[in-house]
Amino acid sequence: MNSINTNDSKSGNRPIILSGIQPTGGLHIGNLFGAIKNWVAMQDEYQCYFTIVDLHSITVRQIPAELRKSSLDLAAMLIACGIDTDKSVLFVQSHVPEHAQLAWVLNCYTGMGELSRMTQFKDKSAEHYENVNAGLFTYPVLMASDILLYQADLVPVGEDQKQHLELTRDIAQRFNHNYSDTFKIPEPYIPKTGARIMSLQEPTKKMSKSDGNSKATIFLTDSDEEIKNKIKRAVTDSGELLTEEDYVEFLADEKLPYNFSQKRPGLANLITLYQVSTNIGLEGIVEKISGIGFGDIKSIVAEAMAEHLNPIRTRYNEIRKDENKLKEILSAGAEKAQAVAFKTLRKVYKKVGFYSL
Ligand code: ATP
Ligand code: LTN
Repeated sequence: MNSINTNDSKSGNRPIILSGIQPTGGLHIGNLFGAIKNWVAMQDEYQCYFTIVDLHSITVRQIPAELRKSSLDLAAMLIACGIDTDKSVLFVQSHVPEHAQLAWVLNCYTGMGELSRMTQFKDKSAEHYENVNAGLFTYPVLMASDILLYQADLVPVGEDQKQHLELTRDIAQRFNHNYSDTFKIPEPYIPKTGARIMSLQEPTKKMSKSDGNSKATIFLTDSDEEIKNKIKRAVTDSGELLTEEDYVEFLADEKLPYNFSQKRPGLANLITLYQVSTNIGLEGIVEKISGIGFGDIKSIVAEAMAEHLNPIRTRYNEIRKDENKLKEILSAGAEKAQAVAFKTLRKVYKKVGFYSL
């Protein structure tokens, strides 16, 4: 561990968290229950920085007007989900130029070989073979800059981003070793309770915004009717009804619904959806659904999910309407973020030998 003092900002003694999310496509219930709910829960214990990473988004071609709108949509949705901008710093990455500035410097401390090993680069360059640009290749360096600028202690990420976090640590350690302690070495934060929501059409695959089948994903802006219809049409495994004893057997290894996922992935996903939307304990859920068929289970789950998302959507519509207020919030967020980012960048510039006026 290193001994960099990061308590000179408003963070007090709280550890610092940074996480980022791309403003492309709408948020879905996988993002909500797998990531954002955890962010919301961490706001009291940590000084949190949440950034809308539009610089990352242009590594894949975007329609400018849509990207511009999506950044505001996402900010409004994050607030509607419970990000409290009195406690946490919410900002758009491109509003804080230090991200791109630090990324340039760190590019010079990152090996081509290291970047070539990133599985996300391999996957994305295969997916977007018509546009394998240098930004896509150095995407992880920009992500490292996001994290290191704020001297983050912890970075909440999904499994798929762990490799990028490892690289961030390597880059930071290399820089600290070449010069002197400059960056805090961040740890990944894999939440204990993050739910993994599966596709409604292929329950062995995770729900994703880029799924070609719109019935597979519930977006946070979907209407009650759309939510209910999607859940009612969810693909479920064929098989007999489960009795209470069957469920108790599944419960036995305490990992339900995850241990269902091998044998009954469709049912496992419905149980997860019910659990996350009601917070009812598993025993309570089993009581409600044992001995009834998929049709009825789906109705119960659909009702619960629609009820859970309805107030979020109402808040979102209200917040999204007042664009001036949203801009004020993002502008204040950028100002707070920049005050911290600026200090880190200044240290870096000094250490690498840039002459300052
Ligand atoms: P893409 O379709 O481009 O893969 P995505 O919908 O999977 O995007 P990301 O932007 O990659 O979403 O993820 C944002 C955050 O939401 C990450 O922390 C990720 O782990 C989490 N997340 C995404 N999908 C799910 C899911 N189905 N279940 C739980 N968490 C998820
Ligand atoms: N690469 C991440 C998004 C991201 C991020 C970050 C996450 C960009 N910068 C910094 C955590 C910390 C993704 O695709 N989910």
